[in-house]
Amino acid sequence: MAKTSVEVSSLQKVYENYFNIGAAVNLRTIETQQNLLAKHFNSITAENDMKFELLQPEEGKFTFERADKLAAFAQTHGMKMRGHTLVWHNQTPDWVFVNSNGEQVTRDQLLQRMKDHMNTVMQRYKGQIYCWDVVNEAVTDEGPELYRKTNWLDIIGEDYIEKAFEFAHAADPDALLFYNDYNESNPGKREKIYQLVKSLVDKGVPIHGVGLQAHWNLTNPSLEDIRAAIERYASLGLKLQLTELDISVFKHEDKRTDLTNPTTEMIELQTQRYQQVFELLREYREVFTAVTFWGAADDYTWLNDFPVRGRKNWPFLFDENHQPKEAFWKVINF
Ligand code: HAH
Repeated sequence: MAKTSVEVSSLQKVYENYFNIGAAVNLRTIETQQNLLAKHFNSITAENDMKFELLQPEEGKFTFERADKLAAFAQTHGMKMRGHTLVWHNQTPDWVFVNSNGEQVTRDQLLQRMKDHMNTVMQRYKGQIYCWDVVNEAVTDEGPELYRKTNWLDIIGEDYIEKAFEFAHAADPDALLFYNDYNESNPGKREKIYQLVKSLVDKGVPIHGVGLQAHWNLTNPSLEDIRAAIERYASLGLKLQLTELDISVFKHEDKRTDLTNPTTEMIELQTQRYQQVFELLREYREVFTAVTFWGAADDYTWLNDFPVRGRKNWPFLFDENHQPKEAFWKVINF
């Protein structure tokens, strides 16, 4: 019998005894993907609308309308919500780092701003957002340095990370607090992330989990490297989540911009990859509490135009018409 949408199993239900299944959303996709989201996902993350620049574009001027609408969507559909993200080098407005004379703020001033932002944001969504990405992408991709060079690091110093977790814990003691990063399965960066998180755990800093962004492609990272990263982070005794999963159909060296559909080879490799990834995730069900995709279906992804301008991508389990792809069947049939 043909696989029509009526008889498609719910991804979230198939995985209910394993981990939550999430999707990143925005104001447009909660409309255009509403039915798909409601059926297959039991958690959402705001793709952009809870980032610093969107929540506090000017000092003391908080703009919660968009974020509130996403939170209301979660509530209406009985979904959990993850918070993304409190302290990051990107999408943070310039005012945060300068005073009214245009001079760089002091360490104490910046710590105060960090704390004020967290208090206001986390207390607003207390009881609704169960888990926050407290610090995003603080580690370098290359080279010997551990800490990415950012205004936070420059002005506060290396302890900005532990301060962030301490303030977050004070703002909402019930929230689960995550460190989140990409290229997390690359062995070199993995060790740096491990070292950073271990130092936090050893100091007794309130941290509960590591978020593996999981922006992956057809060949990278290898399954062995993913497994090694899971083992390494889990050895810290923390919970893990895939926080931003997508599987680009382009290999790193493939810069084609002329495709209007994925090739047969791409689809085959992506199907196999999703099957292998979810097999691995099921094996580690004790450490994973959620798997969140950075989108839901191929009609919308941040990977359209990134990192190659004018290129479309097809990274998810559902196609542009919200129909399950071959990869979906492999993920739910086990
Ligand atoms: C993620 N960064 C961010 O966490 C998320 O907030 C954003 O929407 C998309 C991806 C990954 C990343 C990047 O932004 C730039 C270069 C490499 C990786």
